[in-house]
Amino acid sequence: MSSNGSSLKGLSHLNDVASQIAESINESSARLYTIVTHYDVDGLAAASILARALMRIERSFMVRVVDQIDKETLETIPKSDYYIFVDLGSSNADLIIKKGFKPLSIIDHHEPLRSTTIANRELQELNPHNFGINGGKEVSASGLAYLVAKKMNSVDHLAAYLAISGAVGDRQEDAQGFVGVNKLIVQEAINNGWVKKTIGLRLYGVPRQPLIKSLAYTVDPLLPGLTYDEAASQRFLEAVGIPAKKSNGSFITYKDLSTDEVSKLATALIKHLLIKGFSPQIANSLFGYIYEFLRESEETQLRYAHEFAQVLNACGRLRRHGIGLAIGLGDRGKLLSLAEALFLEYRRRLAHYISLIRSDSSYMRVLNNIQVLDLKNVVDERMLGSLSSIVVSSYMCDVAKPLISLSHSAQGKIKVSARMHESLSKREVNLGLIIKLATEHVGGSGGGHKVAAGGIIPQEAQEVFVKLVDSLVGKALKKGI
Ligand SMILES: [Mn+2]
Repeated sequence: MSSNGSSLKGLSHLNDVASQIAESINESSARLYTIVTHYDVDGLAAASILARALMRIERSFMVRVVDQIDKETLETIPKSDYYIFVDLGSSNADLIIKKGFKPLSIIDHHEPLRSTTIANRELQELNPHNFGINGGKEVSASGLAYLVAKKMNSVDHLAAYLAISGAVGDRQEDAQGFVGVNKLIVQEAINNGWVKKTIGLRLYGVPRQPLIKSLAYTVDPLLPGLTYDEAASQRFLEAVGIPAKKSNGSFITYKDLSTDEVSKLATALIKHLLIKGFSPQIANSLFGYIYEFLRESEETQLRYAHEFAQVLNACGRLRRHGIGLAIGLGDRGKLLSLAEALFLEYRRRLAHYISLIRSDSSYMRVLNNIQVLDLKNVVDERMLGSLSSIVVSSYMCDVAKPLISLSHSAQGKIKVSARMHESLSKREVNLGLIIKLATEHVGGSGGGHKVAAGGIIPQEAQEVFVKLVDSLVGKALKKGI
C-alpha cells in the first residue's frame, strides 16, 4: 500500500463501513439471509467467508451463485429478509434497489459505474473505489468479506486462506507481490502462523506434483510448446539436465530439486518465453511468491494459494458451486476428493477443446482485422474466456489480430470473449472500449480491459456485431501506425 495519508484514510473508511455492515448483520432479526455472488474464485471465496461468519452466529442463509446481475437474474433470486451481494452489485445498485431487495449490503471491488447517487439509507456499500483505494489491485471481494468477518470476530486461518485465494484468483498480485489490504491480510496470516511465504517458480502443482506435469499443466503464463504436452515437457527438462525420474523410479518433483537446478530451470523457462516473444515482465512472472497454507494437509491441493484458487475456479466454471462452497466452508475428505476430481475434469476439458481447435480449422474464421473462433455448441460460456486466453497466448492463432470467441449463453444469447496478444498491446486497440461500443450497438452489453474483454449479445446480432468489431479494430490499428 502506498504510505501516503489518503490511502491510510481510505483504509480507515473501509474499516468503518465494514463495521457498519457487520453490526447491521449482527443486529438484524432476519430469519433468512441471502448471499448473491459471482461464480469465479473470488466470488465463491468471498461468499464462503460471509457464510462462515453467519454460521458462527447461528443464522440461516442461502447462497445464490450467478453469472452477472441483470433483470432476468434478479428475478430468479428468492425472497429473503436480508440480502448481501458480493463481488458484484455496485454497478447495478440502482436496479437491485428498484427490484426491492432490502435490507441490502453490497460488498464489491469493481468500479461502481452508475450515473445516479443512491441514498445512504437504501444501501450499505463496501467498495474500495469509494475511498480512493484501487479495487483492481489492493483488495478483492474476498478481502472485503474478510474485513467484515473480522468485525464479526469470525476470522480464522480458513478466512485468511479464502481471502488470499480470492485475490490470487482475481490476479491482483504483481511482480512485487500483493499491495494494500491484500498485503495486510497476508502479513496478518503470516504473523498468526497460518501462512508461509516463499519465493519460487510458480508452475502448476509446485512443489508436490511430478515436474513434467508442472510444466505440462501450467497455463499462467502458458508455456508455448510445453503446456498440454507431457512428452515435450520431459524433453525440455532433459535438455536442462534434470531427469524426469529419480533413481528409485518415482517422478521428480520441484521439492527434489537442488537450488542450482531450480535456477537452471528458471533461467531456461524464462529464456524459452522470451524467445517465443513474451515480454520480460510476463516471463519473469514465472518467478514469484508462493503462499503455503500451513493448516491444510500437505497431501492436498489446498496447501498452496494458487492451487486452492484453481480448485475453486474449476468448481465455479463447471457449475458445481455446491462443492466449491463446501470447500470454502471447511469441508474436506470426500468433498475434497470431489473437488480435486473436478479440477482434473476442468483441465481435461481445456485440453480437449485445445486439441479440437488445433485439429479442425473450421472453428476459426479470419477477417480483415480480427479472427473469429466460433465455439457455439462446443464450449460452455464459463470456459470461453480462459480458453480464448490460452489460444492467444499459445500462438494457436495469428497473434497479429485480436481474437473474438463466441459461445452460447443463457436465454438464447451469445457470449463474446475478446483477447489480444500482448505484442499488440502497444497499438491503439482497446478491446474493452470496442466490445462495449459494439455490444451496446447491437442491444447487448459488455466491456473490460485493453487486452481482454467480454460481453453478451442477442443471437441474431452475431454477424452485425462481428463486422462492427472488425471495422472498429481496423480503424484503431490504422490510428496506431
Ligand atoms: Mn472479484
